[in-house]
Amino acid sequence: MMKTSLVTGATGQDGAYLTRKLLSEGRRVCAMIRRTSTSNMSRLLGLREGTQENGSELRYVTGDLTDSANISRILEEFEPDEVYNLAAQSDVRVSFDVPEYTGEVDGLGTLRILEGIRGAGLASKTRFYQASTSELFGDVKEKPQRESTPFAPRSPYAIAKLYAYWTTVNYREAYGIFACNGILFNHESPLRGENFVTRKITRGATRIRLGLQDKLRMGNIDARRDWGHAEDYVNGMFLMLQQSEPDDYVLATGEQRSARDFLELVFAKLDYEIVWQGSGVDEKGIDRKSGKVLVEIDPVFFRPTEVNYLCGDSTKARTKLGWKPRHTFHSLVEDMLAHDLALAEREKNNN
Ligand code: NAP
Ligand code: F7E
Repeated sequence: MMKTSLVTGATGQDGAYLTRKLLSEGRRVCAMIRRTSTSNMSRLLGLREGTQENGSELRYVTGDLTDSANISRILEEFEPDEVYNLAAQSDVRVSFDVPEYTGEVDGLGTLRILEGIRGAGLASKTRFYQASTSELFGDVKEKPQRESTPFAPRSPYAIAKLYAYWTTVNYREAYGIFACNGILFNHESPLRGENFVTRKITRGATRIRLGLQDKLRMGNIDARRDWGHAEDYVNGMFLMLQQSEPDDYVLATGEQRSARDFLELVFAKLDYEIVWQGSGVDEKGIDRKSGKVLVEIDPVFFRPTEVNYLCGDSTKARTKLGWKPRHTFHSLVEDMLAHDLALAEREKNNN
């Protein structure tokens, strides 16, 4: 019997990688897409509905995590063996602008799915993955952070995700649902949204190299993150739902770097050497050869409360799931740069 997997947030970075992964595993994939006024399908280009070459199946279904009736209908119609809940308002800075909406989608959205599973009589059948986040650790209480590290969220996004984390644990304990939290540290790729710092840098720096943009305007470039590749992280999500018992796992590389490190490396790969001058909001990153300003600080990208340092310990996932990232930090940067250079070249040719 072909297993059915429902993916919420299928049009996002992780959703696009996971949908392809599940199809390669021979699943019938029900990819939930929300209605938008312009197409949000660019990351799923080439994935047609229907039977795929290997016999797996793809269905697109319109859905929104703010609509309980819609979620319940989808669960009743497809009776999925697995639900991967990836849908979210996932931008931490934006969550300060739209805190209530972020709570609706990222917090209550998770509750709606779990209640829908129960209501449809699927509690003993459907396995559930919740996209939890290293942002839960926020003002970190321990270095590196692991499953037992106390949470200290620092944004409406993280607080909404905290509600979803505990809802997932509660539905596992109260109703015996096979429900797992993947506490994932930052993961990036050529499909990463351009608002996130890594992609903003690879996109901006390649455009600067080709003369399409003058400079990058950045926020707090001394924030440190543990950056991995999204392709490796969706493999970890899949593994979590294939175990004999449900549990919560950290996925991380165990290495951390600052946004400043990321800037220096990306510009170096494009044959620039950045020299830093000034401090605070007046700091500038200048190209040593030409003297051109490549990076400026713009307080508009600062957050009211910042998470300064994240670095994960994924020993549990590596031991129990056998999860091991294939990408290194350098192969991640190379992958993103190659993609964005090609994109900038196409953009230049079209001008
Ligand atoms: P993403 O690229 O921002 O994708 C988010 C997805 O959620 C998109 O498909 C988006 O649809 C959808 N969505 C937003 N609001 C929705 C709503 N009201 N109803 C239904 N769908 C909605 O995020 P990502 O990087 O792939 O991350 C996937 C999940 O993992 C998110 O829950 C995120 O919070 C979490 N997470 C991410 C990371 C990371 O480093 N990437 C780390 C830890 C946890 P549109 O395409 O229409 O916008
Ligand atoms: O910021 C700093 C910024 O927006 C990383 C989401 O996927 O990962 C992501 O959240 C750091 C922050 O990701 C700019 O202040 C400096 O300290 O790329 P980001 P994030 O906030 O860590 C977690 C795990 C998630 O769960 C989220 O969904 O970089 N930073 N200058 C900047 N950040 C942005 N976006 N833009 C800047 O110009």
